[in-house]
Amino acid sequence: MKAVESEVHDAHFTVDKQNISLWPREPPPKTGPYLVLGRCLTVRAAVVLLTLVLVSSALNALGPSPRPADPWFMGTMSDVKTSAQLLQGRVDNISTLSSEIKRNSGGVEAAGVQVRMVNASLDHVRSQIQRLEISVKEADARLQKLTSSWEEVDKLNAQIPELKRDLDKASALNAKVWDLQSGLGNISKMLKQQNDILQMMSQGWKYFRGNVYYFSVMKKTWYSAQQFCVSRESHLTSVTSESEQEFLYKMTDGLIYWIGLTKAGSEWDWHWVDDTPFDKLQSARFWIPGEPNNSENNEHCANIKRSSLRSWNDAPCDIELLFICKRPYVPSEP
Ligand code: 2F8
Ligand code: CA
Repeated sequence: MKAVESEVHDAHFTVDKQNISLWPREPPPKTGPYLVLGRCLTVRAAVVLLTLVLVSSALNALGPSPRPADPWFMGTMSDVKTSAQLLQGRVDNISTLSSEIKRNSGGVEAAGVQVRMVNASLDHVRSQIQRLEISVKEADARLQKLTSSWEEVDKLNAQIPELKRDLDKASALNAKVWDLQSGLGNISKMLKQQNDILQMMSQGWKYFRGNVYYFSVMKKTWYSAQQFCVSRESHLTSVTSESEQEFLYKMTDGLIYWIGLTKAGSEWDWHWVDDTPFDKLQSARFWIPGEPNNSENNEHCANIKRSSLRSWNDAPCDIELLFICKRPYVPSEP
């Protein structure tokens, strides 16, 4: 039985960080069905012994007391005693076994509990393994997706140099487009200006070096002519250079046109009606020789009388003549 105890006491191990014992180190309390079994066996042994004593007493009572020297009787009694002793031994053995069974019954129950605990732990471990397997499958799927994405990234990376070259080309083209657009803008402005000039020319205006000039077809007094020019956002023309003078007298073609030079006003000095400063010295070359003579003391306005550099004459302001309006050319907004 000690060997059994040794085996029982060594049945301890660890599962899932839990100390598992298939057999308790201390026997359980002596309760349960094994205790009842032991008690039954003891009672039966006592009954057998009592039966043997009764049989022996009955034999003595039935006949004359045999003599101690009777060999059969003595042999029989000896057999009975021997049998009783054997029986007693067996009863003892049964009692011992019963004790062992009683002692070990608690261990069996504890082992059952431990086995159930181990099974529960195994179920827990099994469920954890299943979850881990699911996690591993999910991780594998994600890894496959990442691998696929990484391959796409590699392909895109391989395209970067070509894309950079394309970008450089596009940048160069864009710069050219900007230049062309700027050029087109300038061309557009020039076309607009030309269109404006053409429109004004169609109305009788002539362009010369930043100014436009209107040569009238109707005759007016000097003052009425100035009023007409003002109504066209201009003034009777001033003359500030030889080239301008040349342009004007060639355009007059021998006809007489009022210009914007007058003495009328508070000072009674020659001045330009458009407020351009009058340079008397520089302008002296444009007068017809002998002019201005202020004939009859009534000539306070000037005109272009001849088609030549020296073409100016002073005349009475109230006579009606053709006239020339002038205004700076300002391109209109697009
Ligand atoms: O001979 C010059 C003289 O000629 C004309 O008068 C006759 C002019 N008169 C008019 O044009 C109205 C003068 O201004 C001019 O000086
Ligand atoms: Ca004159």
